[in-house]
Amino acid sequence: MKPVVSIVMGSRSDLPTMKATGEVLKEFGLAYEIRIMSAHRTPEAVEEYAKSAKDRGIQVIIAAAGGAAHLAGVIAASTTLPVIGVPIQSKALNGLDSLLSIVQMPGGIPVATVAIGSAGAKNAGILAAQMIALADEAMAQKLVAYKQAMKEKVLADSIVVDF
Ligand code: RP5
Repeated sequence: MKPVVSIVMGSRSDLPTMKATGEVLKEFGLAYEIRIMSAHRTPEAVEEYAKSAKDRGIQVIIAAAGGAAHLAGVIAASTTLPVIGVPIQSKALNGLDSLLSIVQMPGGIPVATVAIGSAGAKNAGILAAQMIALADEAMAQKLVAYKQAMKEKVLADSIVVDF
């Protein structure tokens, strides 16, 4: 299957966090590709990748980085595809640096920013499925089933017998 979602991250050290994105995309049956590239360490590769993604069939780009996390913004500057930014939980500042670097984009270049760390990584996958579902009714139905299953699980968990 040709990938329709791209997961890009700034370093191999981001892989454990981004596993959650891959798991969700698999659950929704969405083919994806994974690339490691950095806005600072490999700027030319990032620009070339962002410019060519749409023509290769990618519909949504998920970009994760930590610290001075400019990857999502730099990608968004070179494509009209929707870009979702995942702030990695950095060591020094716990991911607040990553969050602010990703979310505070100048007007004109949006990045849809999700939560810091694995919750954000998971939500990035769901959000990508929701974007794709706008033009894919089967995907929309999968999302309805996903939400229903989540609701049922929470309701079942709420029946606490004892501590
Ligand atoms: C960012 O710097 C990466 O996305 C990573 O979260 C952070 C640290 O990278 P490494 O020093 O672990 O390669 O570019």
